[in-house]
Amino acid sequence: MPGSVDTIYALSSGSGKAGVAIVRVSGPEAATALRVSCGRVPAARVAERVSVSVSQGTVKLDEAIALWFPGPGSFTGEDVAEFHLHGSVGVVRLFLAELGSLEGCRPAEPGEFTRRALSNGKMDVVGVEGLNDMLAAETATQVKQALFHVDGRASEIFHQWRDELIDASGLAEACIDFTDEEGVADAALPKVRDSIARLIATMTENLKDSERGHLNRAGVRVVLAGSPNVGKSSLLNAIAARDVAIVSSEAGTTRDVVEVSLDLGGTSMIISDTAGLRDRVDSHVEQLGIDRTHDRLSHADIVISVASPEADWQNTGVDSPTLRIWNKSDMAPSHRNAACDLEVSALTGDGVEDLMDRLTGMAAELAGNGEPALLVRERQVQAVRSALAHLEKALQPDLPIELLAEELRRAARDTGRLIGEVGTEDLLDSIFSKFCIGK
Ligand SMILES: Nc1nc2c(ncn2[C@@H]2O[C@H](COP(=O)(O)OP(=O)(O)OP(=O)(O)O)[C@@H](O)[C@H]2O)c(=O)[nH]1
Ligand SMILES: [Mg+2]
Repeated sequence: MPGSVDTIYALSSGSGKAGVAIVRVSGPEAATALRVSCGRVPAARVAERVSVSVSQGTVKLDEAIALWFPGPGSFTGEDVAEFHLHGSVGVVRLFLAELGSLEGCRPAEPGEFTRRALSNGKMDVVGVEGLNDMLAAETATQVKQALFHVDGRASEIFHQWRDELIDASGLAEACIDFTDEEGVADAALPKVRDSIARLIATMTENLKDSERGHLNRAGVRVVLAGSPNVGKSSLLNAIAARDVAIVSSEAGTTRDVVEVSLDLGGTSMIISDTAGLRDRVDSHVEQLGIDRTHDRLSHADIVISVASPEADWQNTGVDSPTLRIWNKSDMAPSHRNAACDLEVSALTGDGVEDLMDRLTGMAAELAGNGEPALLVRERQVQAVRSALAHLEKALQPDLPIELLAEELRRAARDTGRLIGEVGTEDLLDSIFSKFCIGK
């Protein structure tokens, strides 16, 4: 008898030719899938070698490894079967078709395994978001930060905040209920205020860190800017070690922003080469390019301001940390110009290594030298800002106890949003729309 829940299946490893392809099945028919295709259900959580067949066991398809995770001790909390097949497009296609022919089985939607894990209490929203980041992580720092959210450390802190708020809220309510009784409020209120002050301190601290959390996740934005022809595109190519941007002796070559994502020293960076800045521009297209340069500069975490023997540094108009580079040092040195941080030659490669070291150091410092941050997404930052605002109001002197209790309740609701206890449906739709099938 098929259960009331569909059994879902999907290729969980990458698609295409590979050494191994992992197909995952979750739901009440997972054991049936094993019985029909392998002739038996392996021992729980033990990898067993099996012969896999299709056409209801009549045609042998592959020699594989099968695993059986009976619910609730599985990733989704349901019965789960995993098949480690040979990573052949044909084997996978025939095997998925076989699963599709079983009653009650259907292909999984993107993120559906994780969604089931969430609804069965195997993960919380913080873990799910962390998992999403983990799948997208490219650098060591991004992996470390994602893990902090996947393995429950971030959740634990959010739960502590919420528990402390609920306790404080309870004490405040007790003060209201026992207003007539001597001494109750006198004893409880200082404790409530201490709790609030502690929470304000830790939330403020973590908000300060949130910028580096964001930088770790999204990558540090580095913008190359300067006059036309100083060698910005040549420097980008030297840093990326490939020809990503067009280089020419004609001033105004770069019109649009050219971006490269790089992992430098474990920190993810997005380096943008921009159109050269100059005041008098005759071409409309060049002006559009310069407008884009200013736009990128206004969002830059680090600016590499480039000069050369032909043109001095330009005023970039932003106060982001700036590295002032004198390029074309092979033509003429900077004459120890005090404004110069580093001399390089994109042509000979002289100084490019130093430039990358300086850049790596600056980016790593901005991103907190790889230490994971607690608040890494805008939604979390907003919730904590709102909670903080309520806590600060709650600490106002002479605030009637009823209003203090109300502010605490609101702050508790904000922390509930952090762990997904409040307002989750829209959030879940938005999270799972970014997941891949098979996860
Ligand atoms: N001698 C020398 N020439 C260089 C160096 N770097 C770049 N050039 C030359 O300078 C010219 C301009 O280089 P680009 O990299 O296109 O300069 P850009 O700053 O991107 O210029 P725009 O895109 O027009 O703003 C080209 O002819 C390059 O070959 C260098 O270090 N030394
Ligand atoms: Mg250029």
